[in-house]
Formats: sequence, structure tokens, C-alpha cells
Amino acid sequence: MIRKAILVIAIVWNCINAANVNAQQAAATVQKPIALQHGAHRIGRRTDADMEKWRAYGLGQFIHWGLYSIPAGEWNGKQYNGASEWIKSWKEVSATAYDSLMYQFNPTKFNADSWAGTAKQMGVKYVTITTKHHDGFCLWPSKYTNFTVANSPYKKDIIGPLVKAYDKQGIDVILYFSIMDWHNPDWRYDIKTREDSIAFDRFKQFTRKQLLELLTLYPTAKGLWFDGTWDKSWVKQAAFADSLEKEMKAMHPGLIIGSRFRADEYGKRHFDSNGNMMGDYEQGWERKIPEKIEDVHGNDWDCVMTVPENQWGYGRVWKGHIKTTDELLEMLAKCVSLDGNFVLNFGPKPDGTLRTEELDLAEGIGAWMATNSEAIYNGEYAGLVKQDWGYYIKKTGSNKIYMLVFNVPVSGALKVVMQSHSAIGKAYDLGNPAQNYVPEEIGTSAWFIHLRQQTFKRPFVIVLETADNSKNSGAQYQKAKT
Ligand code: 16Z
Repeated sequence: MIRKAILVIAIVWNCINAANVNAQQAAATVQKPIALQHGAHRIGRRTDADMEKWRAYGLGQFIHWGLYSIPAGEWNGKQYNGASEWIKSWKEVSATAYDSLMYQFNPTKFNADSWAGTAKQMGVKYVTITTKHHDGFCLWPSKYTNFTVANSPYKKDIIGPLVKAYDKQGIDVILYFSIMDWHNPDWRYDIKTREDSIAFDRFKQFTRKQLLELLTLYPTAKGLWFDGTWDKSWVKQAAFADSLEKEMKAMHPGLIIGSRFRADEYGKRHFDSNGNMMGDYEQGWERKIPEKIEDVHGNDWDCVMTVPENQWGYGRVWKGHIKTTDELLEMLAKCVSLDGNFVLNFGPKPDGTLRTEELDLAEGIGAWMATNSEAIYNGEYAGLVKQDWGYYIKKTGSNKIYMLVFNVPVSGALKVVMQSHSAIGKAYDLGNPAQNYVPEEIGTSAWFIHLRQQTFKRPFVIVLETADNSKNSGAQYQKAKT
């Protein structure tokens, strides 16, 4: 009886809480966990070497490439008012006309080493590449469909050379895979009839075969990035998705899969009906960044971000606000300061080259990283109250806390409030370690770092080496009596 009541409460709660980030808080109101067959496999973070490495990446690159780069957001001279990679869904575009773009896919200037070189110079530690987007076109020569690069004029595999080139640069590769497939006739949005069910069973087997094929062909891939998993048809496949996840992980130990892949048997996505995350990291931070550490519930997470508004594939015209290098660096700093990674999207052109704007951003980010990446790699939440000048990042397992400064106050004084047991041992510029600061103690555990100048062209980093303060009584300032 009680169990049933709890279950009902859980389901109702979960329906109300469509936003997955709130699921854990919601579940906290449920007293006893319900028995789930296809819920989370684990509570808390993974602690193995592959996941430790993922956690330390800091900066990543996303690549959206496919047939949609050819129309580039335009069809018969008309601008599509949506994300360029969704153009097939536009009423102006017929499915056959779109699918025929395969016969135009011929990126003669594609050079995997050149992309990997750009990524290396930018300082990224992992890349996520679209092997198949919603349109169903495969950038690898899949045996299970004709809709692949093998039947394009280009003929050659794209994924293999990319994996090799990025591996060579020491950049880990994650394969993006859309479950939703607009090309496969067996794909369904929902399953309403027996015929739907039969077709979707075929689709599930097709999906499984393609995924096992990818893992076999590209065994060095570190993870899979699933997308297009929100439709009812897939949400109803808790048992299938669960067993497939287990099969892929058994085949490929260490494989990293985010929370977007599967739903539990009540249709709950990302977080199961008990509020526990399904998958290895929270995959819901898309084009948004948490504000505070409480928002991430102690989970691993990354944020995937576009340069323009919501557009991932190449579009001739970039719409909306175009983010600048410094804005992107600030997002990177914010993500790492809250225990996440930041992943910037690139949408290559149909000829296989990167657009100039993206190359410039990669270069700008790389130039900053060349001096400051020490503050990003292996960084974590520092446990200090955020100040208006920017973000703190602690280097995991060290006594170093980095101040990533984006806003310099007119006073030139940066306030730092340490935890009560620690003090500032040393403070210096990351770009110029010989240049020390002498922090001024302004209160209990509080200091000002006085900058030597007030005009800066770029965000910069100050390193704090913390020292134990438990023996030192420090300054004893009396609190106001009120
Ligand atoms: C608003 O609905 C969306 C937005 C983006 C549905 C799907 C997507 C796809 C994008 O095409 C891109 O691949 C992004 C990562 N994904 C969620």
C-alpha cells in the first residue's frame, strides 16, 4: 500500500518536474526509493581512470558535420528560420531532395590532421563528432544502410581519419550518435499500432548493430554522445536501452555514456524515478550553464555551446548574437569552476574546411590557453564564495587556487575570502610568476589583492597558493554589535 502510494507520488512528481535538474530535489521528498529494474546503475560519480580523465578535460570541441552543411540554412534561395542541421524538417524541403544531397557530398578539402591541429592549438582535450545526425546520414561506411559517405562522390570514411588524427594529438574522441533517424523508414515518434511496434523492433536492431559497428571500427573512442532520445517511441524502450548500454560497456570497458541515452521503466529521462542520474555524467547542460554548485548535485557534467544562437551545423548566415573569444573563455571558466567541462561547437563547411570565424575563435582561445591552461586542466570547484571579479578554480589534489579575472573593479582591489582554516601563502600572475602580490588582510579570512594596473585587454589569472591558517590566529576583528 505505502509502496504504491510512494510510487504514485514519485510518478506525479516526475511528471510535474519536466526539468531534469530538479529531479533529485523532487526525489528527496520521496521517503523510500522504489524498486527499479532500469534505473541508475550507480549512485555517485564514477571513480575509474577513464572518468577521472574525462573530469580533468576542462575544454572540449564539438563537431556537427553532415549533408546539412551543403544547403547551409538556405533552400531555393530562401532562408530557413531554424538550425541549419534541421532543414530537412522544413516544409519547403522534400525528403527525397534532401536525401539526394548525398550525391553532392564531396569535401575535397577535408583534412583530418588539419582539424585536429586546430583543436590541439585551441587546447581542447576531447572532441565529440557527429557520426550520424537526425537526418540519418552516416559519416562512416555503415554496413546497415546505403545512406552513408560510401555512396557519396567522396566515397571515403570520415570518422576513421578523424579518430586517428585526434588520437595522434592526444585528444580523446567521443562519437555523437542520434537515435532519432529521419531516413530509416522504421523510425517512429511513438508506437501506437502493432505495425509501429514491429517496425520499431527492426529499428532497435538496426540501432544496436550500428552502435556495435562503431565500437568495433573505432575502438579507441572514449564515449558515445547520444541525441534524439526524447521521443515516446524510444522513451518506452527502458529494458532494451538498458541492456544495450550494458552490452556496449561490456564490449568497451571504460566507455562513457551521458544521461541522455535512456529512460527508466516509468519513462523518466536523465534522472530515474528515484532521482538518481542514469549514465556517467549529466548531459542536460545544453547551451546553458549552472549558476551555482548546488545546481549540479555533485554529478559530473559538461556544457555544449554554439557560437551563434541555436545552430550546430554550418549555416551560411550566423543568426543572433555571435559570442566572442572572451565570452567563451568566461563560459569555460564558469563551467570548470562548477566542476564541469565546456565544449564548443564547430560546424565545418561542405568542402571540409572550417569557417574563418571559427578558426579565429579557436586561435583566440588557444592563445589564452597557451598561458592559462594550467588553471583549466584538472580544475575543480574551489569551495569559496564567488566574487564579482570572476571565478575560482582549484587544481585537484594541490594547494593552488586560480583566480580567473574577467571584471576588474575600478578600485583595482580584488577581494578574496578564504575558508577559515586557510590563508593566502603566495599570490602571483600565472603569466608572470615572478610578479608577486602582497595581499592585504582586510578581515577574518579576507584579503584584497591590489592589481598593479587597472586596464586589461584580456581576462587573466592570478595563482593563490594556500597555506594552513589553523595555528595562526590571524587578524581578530570584532563584529559589529547591533
Ligand atoms: C530545440 O530542439 C532541439 C535543439 C537541438 C532539438 C535537437 C537539437 C540537436 C541539435 O541539432 C544538435 O545536434 C544538438 C546537440 N541537439 C540537441
